[in-house]
Amino acid sequence: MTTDNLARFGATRSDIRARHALLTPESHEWITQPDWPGAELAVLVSPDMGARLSLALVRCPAAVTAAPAPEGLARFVFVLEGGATLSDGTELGHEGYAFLPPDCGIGLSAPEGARLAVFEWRFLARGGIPGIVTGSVAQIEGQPLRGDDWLKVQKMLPTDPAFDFEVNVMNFHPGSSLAYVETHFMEHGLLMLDGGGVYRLDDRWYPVQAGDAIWMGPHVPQWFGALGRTPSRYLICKNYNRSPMARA
Ligand code: UGY
Ligand code: MN
Repeated sequence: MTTDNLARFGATRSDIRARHALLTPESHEWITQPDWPGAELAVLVSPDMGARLSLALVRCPAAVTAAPAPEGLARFVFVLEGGATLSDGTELGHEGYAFLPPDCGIGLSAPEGARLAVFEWRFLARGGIPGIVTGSVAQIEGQPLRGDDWLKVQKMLPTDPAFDFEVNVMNFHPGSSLAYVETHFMEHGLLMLDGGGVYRLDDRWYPVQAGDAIWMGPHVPQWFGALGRTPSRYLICKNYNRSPMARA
């Protein structure tokens, strides 16, 4: 069934469960929000479903000027289409990104037609609060994951212990997969950027494609196999560098 027909007959590929969720475009609810005047947001992952992070897609039917993140929250902005300008003047182009530490007071503006993915989470400091980090995916060298050169990870944030999250782009050669079913206490927010395949979450296997988002709660068994003839890529965040007891 096409995406249109899915919705027309009251069906969706979205599946929201207690420990994981798949959020697919035909079920997105676009809302407005006073901190994002001019923008439409689809909040796909939030604490209301049990997550300790949020993931929102932002689209701009007109130019947007957004306020800084609420108090105590770190924000990671990723440009899916068009560009954005931070309120300190830093320009982000296609697949440009910015890590904004909590209470840095930096908002952003984006032109008509821009599309962003925005993660937010309550920042757990260790030592000092890190500074703003900006960059562009195209500038980051991919590193083979555990020696597999068909699966490369581009790390957008420094591994410095001051950072409590990592945000990566994972690149899968067609036919490659995670080497084993991961189980870990860290949770993930994920957005498929290109390609697709099969995502195992808990004891379910989901077909996934570009535009789909996933929440994986702590300890959720997870595995991905890339299908098709073109590479698959996803944007993924993960809590990191902190004891689970520091977060509980
Ligand atoms: O970093 C990770 O835990 C990553 N390999 N997980 C995932 O892709 N589901
Ligand atoms: Mn993982």
